[in-house]
Amino acid sequence: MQTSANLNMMKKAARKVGRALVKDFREVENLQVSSKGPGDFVTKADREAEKLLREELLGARPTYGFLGEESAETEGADPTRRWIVDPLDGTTNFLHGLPHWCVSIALEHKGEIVAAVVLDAAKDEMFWAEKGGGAWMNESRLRVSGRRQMIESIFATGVPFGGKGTLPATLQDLARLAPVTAGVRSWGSAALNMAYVAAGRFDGYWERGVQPWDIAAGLLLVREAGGFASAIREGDDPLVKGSIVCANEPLFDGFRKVIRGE
Ligand code: 2AM
Ligand code: CA
Repeated sequence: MQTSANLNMMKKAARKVGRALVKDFREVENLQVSSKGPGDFVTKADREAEKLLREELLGARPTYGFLGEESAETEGADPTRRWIVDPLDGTTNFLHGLPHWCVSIALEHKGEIVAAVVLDAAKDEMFWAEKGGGAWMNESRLRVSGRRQMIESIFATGVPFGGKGTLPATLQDLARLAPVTAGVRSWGSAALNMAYVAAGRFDGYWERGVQPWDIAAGLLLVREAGGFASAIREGDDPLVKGSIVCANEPLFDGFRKVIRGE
């Protein structure tokens, strides 16, 4: 399909950062055996990846705003457009040498995500979407899964780590959901969870306490693949209130009811 100049530029930026991160990832695998571990190295890789993305994206579009995980928000001269970027989503996986992490880039226009790229550089899978143009992985069109029964469906979430405040509610979600599904997965990257829902690999995904950069690109991927996505609480904007539930159309309402405890 015909893609916009913005999307082409986003893909190019993601590939550039992806290449740098793949190099860093190989180094991380070597550092696992050192007594200090790869912690400081990964923090540096993460920050450098964001710096590179900022240079690429703002270099090409200097009037846009920029919201990234690793630095303070930059307001653009054009207040209607901003980049929402996670240079490395799935940082804990990266740190442990697990090849399940990604670069996530979204373009927001007037409060709506209009273009998205999620690059799993370790697996060479680039998920991308443009508003009205469908969702894609590399050259293939994506479609959410066709499953209609919760009991046949696999749902992903993030199980909060290190005593995050959302842990008790998530454990309650799991207690309600797990018995009525074919399984729950927690693979540690919000952006890839949403890309996988778009690809029909997961049937649904929910998470409490997410940040805009975790889910911005994923929101467009899911919707352009024919899926539904919203915050957990009625009326909340997932990019503002920080929770997400998404699935295909037949599963969405029932799944969200279970998560809401209705
Ligand atoms: P990160 O790897 O970029 O930190 C894991 O469930 C998911 O939650 C990952 O996408 C991870 O993103 C994200 N995450 C990690 N810490 C978080 C926090 N304090 N608030 C919200 N999301 C977080
Ligand atoms: Ca993240």
